[in-house]
Amino acid sequence: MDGSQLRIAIVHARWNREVIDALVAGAVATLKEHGVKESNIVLQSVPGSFELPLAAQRVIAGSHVQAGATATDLLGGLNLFSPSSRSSTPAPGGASIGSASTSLPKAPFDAVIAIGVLIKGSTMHFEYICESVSHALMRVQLDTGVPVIFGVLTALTDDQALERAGLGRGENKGHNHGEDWGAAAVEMALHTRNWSQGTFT
Ligand code: DLZ
Repeated sequence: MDGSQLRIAIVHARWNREVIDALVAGAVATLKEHGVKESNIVLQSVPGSFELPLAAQRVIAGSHVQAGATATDLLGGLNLFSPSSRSSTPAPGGASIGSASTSLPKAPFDAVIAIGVLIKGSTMHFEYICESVSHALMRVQLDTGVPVIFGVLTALTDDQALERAGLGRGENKGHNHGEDWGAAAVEMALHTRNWSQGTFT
């Protein structure tokens, strides 16, 4: 899978930070293994898992705004008849076209990975958040058409969560599920691009 042309967002909660950090690192490592450029991986954090669906929905919308804005900048940069669009020194990180300087356009996100760690406590809080977050993340991907990878661990104990991030305290270190989520994001992003062009490989 060639992810070199993809732009991916990771939105993550901050509860259970040790596990979250390992999962995010696993996802980022796999995205890079598949060729996704570091500059095309955008990380955003929110307080808890309950905030993930809104974050996923808004970063997708924001990336369309950003893409529109940079496309306008690019057109401005290409207007070589306007003296104000000319510059002899390219802006940092900017692309130089003729004597005009501009930023490379930012594409909308091809996929979002939503990462959270919910650990069951002694009240019903866990059940309500698990249920609503999983339904809402599904809704975001169906409403937007952008794949949203379900990276929310729902664990009964701390040890279960640690093992699912490859941080198990016993002999079994477990497996970092963040790596699987990175691969799923690349696969679904590529599928979605192909399907939207009527290509079924
Ligand atoms: C309140 C709460 C609790 C008890 N447990 C968790 C958890 O295990 N994992 C998690 O990601 N977030 C938890 N939260 C915070 C909620 O997701 C949310 O951030 C707050 O209720 C504010 O909306």
